[in-house]
Amino acid sequence: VRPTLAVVGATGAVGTVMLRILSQRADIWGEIRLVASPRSAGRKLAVRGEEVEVAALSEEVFDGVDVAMFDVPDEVAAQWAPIAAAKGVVVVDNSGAFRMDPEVPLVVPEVNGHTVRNRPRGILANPNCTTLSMIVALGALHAEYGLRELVVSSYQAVSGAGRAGVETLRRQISLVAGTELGTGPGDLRRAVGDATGPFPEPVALNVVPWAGSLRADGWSSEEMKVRDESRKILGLPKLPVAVTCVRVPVVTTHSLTVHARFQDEVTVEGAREIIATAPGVVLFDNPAAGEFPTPADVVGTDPTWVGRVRRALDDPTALELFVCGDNLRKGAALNTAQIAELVAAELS
Ligand code: 2RA
Repeated sequence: VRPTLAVVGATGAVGTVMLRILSQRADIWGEIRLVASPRSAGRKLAVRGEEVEVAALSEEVFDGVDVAMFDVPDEVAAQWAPIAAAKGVVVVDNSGAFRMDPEVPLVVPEVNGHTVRNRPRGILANPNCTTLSMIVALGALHAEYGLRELVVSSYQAVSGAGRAGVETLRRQISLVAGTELGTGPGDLRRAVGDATGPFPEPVALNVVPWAGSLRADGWSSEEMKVRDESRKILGLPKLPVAVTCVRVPVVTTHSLTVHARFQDEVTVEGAREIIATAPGVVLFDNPAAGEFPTPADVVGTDPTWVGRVRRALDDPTALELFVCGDNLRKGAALNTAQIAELVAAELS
């Protein structure tokens, strides 16, 4: 018998991409049950070419389920993942509720897939999209060169903040199109008024050096996630990580500049070879031909794209990279699906 899967949070931005991914990947699942808040219950959504009615989240909805993917707010996951796990369901959770729990593996199949088997709480965590957008490439480089330090800046797409983020950018773009806004101090802010949605400032025609909520000493929650999650996934609990997270007017696909310092000297040829051959990573790096990854080309694709590979000018042990990854696919739904597939392979 093929395992039964529940998709909890099926109607959200990530849930929508998840249904598309489940329809595209090898069809290993028996029943696929779609679950959402009572507000969305009764809607019909297409998965694997069939219409499936969305059920409201309840204890009973997990009866007979083998694996459940959760893409819901942290507090909903914190409450419901243990309920599902107590019924014998293996939960793959994409919220922040369990990522740093020492009894919950934080899994990126290409980097630390072996960790799925040790899950005392019956819960596996999927990393945050910003970490996921770079970690497969970094994992491959770390395996060869031994990572010693990371300095990262993110350029994050608005869909990282869900449907509200995308709607906010679209509304603001129609507001500013054809105007001369963006030419005088504060003119954008006055035009946008309160309509900043989930962002603290206008995001159209702008960049906003903020993602997530305020943590100690001026750091954002998003920056802390990049640091803490990278350390956990790579098994480097003391890795120095400096990170600044920035929101840009891109719909989907996070980009990052990465300065990675390694134990020994690196060569550009060696790094290019590792990146080009690592599973799940594409090297796209020919600036002379105008070739480097950008969100416009990367959106809708599965791999992590790497370009602008350079050795640091002042440190022969460090590399500079520009990395792009679709934050809804590998950054969220795809990695969750890959983890669930590892569990399914174990069960069958
Ligand atoms: C963002 N990484 O881009 C977050 C979503 N989890 O806002």
